[in-house]
Amino acid sequence: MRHLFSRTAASFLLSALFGCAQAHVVLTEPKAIADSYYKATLRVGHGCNGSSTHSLVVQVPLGFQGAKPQPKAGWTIATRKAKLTTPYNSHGKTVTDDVVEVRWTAASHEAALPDDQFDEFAFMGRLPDRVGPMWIKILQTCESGQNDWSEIPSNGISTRGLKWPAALLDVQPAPEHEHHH
Ligand SMILES: [Cu+2]
Repeated sequence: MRHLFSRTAASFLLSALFGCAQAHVVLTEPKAIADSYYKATLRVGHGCNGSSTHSLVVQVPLGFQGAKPQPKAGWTIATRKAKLTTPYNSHGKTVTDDVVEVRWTAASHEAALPDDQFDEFAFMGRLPDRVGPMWIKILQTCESGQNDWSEIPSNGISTRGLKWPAALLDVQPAPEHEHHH
């Protein structure tokens, strides 16, 4: 696990140094603790083949509870809810419908995100107590063209070789409690 992480860190560093090909749409905080509140910040590193980004549609992964988007100046937000197959409890109430999709749309041509700039789009919610990878699929639409960030590796969590990987969130167990005797 430690080995895997250092490889991920190394490839992240390489992409930070060498720009686009690896820039993609990624989480600024790709690790989180199970059964905790988490702010997912998606960093959009480029547009579509030079064209400005004017909308981002994010599929909230299964098990991510109560997704709530962060407003963004110049962009409108829409969310879509759906019936849950496994309802959960929140603040003493049973939740049967939850946000499954968040959409940001540039309110004007001026608000669109140029290809040579980056920006961040965030939503928060509660993570399930299940440990493991969560993949966030994102459809990036530009003034001309689209990038469909929805590829998931057939096994493991390495996105090497994928052209359009979904964003990866690695959900980890809570640290062991320390015992004092
Ligand atoms: Cu890229």
